[in-house]
Amino acid sequence: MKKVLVMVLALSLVLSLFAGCNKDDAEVTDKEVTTTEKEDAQVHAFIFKNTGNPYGEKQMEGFREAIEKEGHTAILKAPENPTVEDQIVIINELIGQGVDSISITGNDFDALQPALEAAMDAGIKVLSADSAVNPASRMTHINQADPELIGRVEVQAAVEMIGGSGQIAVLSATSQASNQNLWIEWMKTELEEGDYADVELVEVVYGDDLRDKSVAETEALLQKYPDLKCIIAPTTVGIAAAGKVITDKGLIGEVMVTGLGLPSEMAEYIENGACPWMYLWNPLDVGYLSGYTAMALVDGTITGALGDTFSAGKLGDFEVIADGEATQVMLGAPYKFEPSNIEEWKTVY
Ligand code: RAM
Repeated sequence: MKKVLVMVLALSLVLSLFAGCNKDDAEVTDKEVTTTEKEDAQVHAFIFKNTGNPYGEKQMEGFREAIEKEGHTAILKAPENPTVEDQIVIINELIGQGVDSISITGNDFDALQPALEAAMDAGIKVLSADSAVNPASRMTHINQADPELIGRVEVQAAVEMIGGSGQIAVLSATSQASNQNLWIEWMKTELEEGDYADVELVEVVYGDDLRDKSVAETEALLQKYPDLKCIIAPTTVGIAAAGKVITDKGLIGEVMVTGLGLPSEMAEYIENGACPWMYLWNPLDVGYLSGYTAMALVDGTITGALGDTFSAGKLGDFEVIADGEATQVMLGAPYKFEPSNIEEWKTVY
C-alpha cells in the first residue's frame, strides 16, 4: 500500500512538472520526492515556513537524511511566502496523499489547528519543529534550544556591544512567527529584569523572513532612529540583511548587529565587524531530529507523551520532556559564533 503511494507521489511529481504552473494552486515547491523499495516504507513530509531561506533548506536536508537513512521517503515542501493560508493548502494536499507524518515549521501558533487536527484525525502523526504550533495541533514539538536562553542571551550580547547604554531595536521575521515571538518575549523579560536602565528598546519591526523587506525595514529603522546603537535580528534572514545594510552604509562600529545567523551567510559580517558575534544551533540537526521523531511516532515507539524515549540515529537518545502542559524534544543549547570560530563553521551551514 505504501509502495503504491510512493509510486503515485513520484508519478504526480512527474505530471506536475509537465503541467507547468497552475495559478489556482498555492505557490508550493516540491523539493524532493524519492522512492524506495522497502516493504514497510513510510512517507514523511516536512513543511517549512517559506522557500528561499537557506536555514529552511538546511533543516529539510537534515530531515531527508534521517528519513532516507531508514529507507523511507521524504517529501519536502514550503510555500513561496510565509503565510498560514499557503501552509494549509499544503497540509490538505498531504492529507489527500495519505502520508504517514507531517512535521511543520508553523507560520502561526493557533491558525493551523483545524488543518493539523484534520491530519491527525486521518491517522497522520503531526509534530512541529523550530516554530511551534499550539499543543492541540501537534503530538510533540522539536525545539532547537531553550527559548528563555535564546531571548536573554541576545539582549545580553546587545547590551555588551553598546557598552551598557543606548537605543536598540529588534528586526524579526513575521509578526505571527511563534518561535521569534517567544524569543522576543524573553528579550523583553531580560530587559525588565536586568540592570539596563540606560538601554531602550525603541521598536520591533518585521522583515517577514524576506530579504528585500528585511533590508527595507533595517533602512527604515536607521532613518527613524539616528541614535540607534544595535539591531537584534532573531532570524537568519533578518540578521544577514542587517549586516549587509550596516556594511553598505559604512556604519560598522556605529550600529552593531547581533542575533541568530547562519555562519555561511554571516561570516563576511563577523569578519568585517558589523556583527561582533551571534548565535545559532545546527539546522541540519533540527531537521534530522524531526525525522527520527516522526519515524518514532509512526513506528509507535513513542506517542509524544512525557517521558517517552527514542533513538535519533547519529544524534543519540532523546527523551520527550515538558513544554508547559504539552511536550517537546530539545536539541541542545545555542552556539556562539565569533571571529575566532566563524572560519571553521561557515562551510558547514
Ligand atoms: C529564520 C527562520 C527560522 C529561525 C531562524 C533563526 O531562518 O525564521 O524559523 O529558526 O531564522
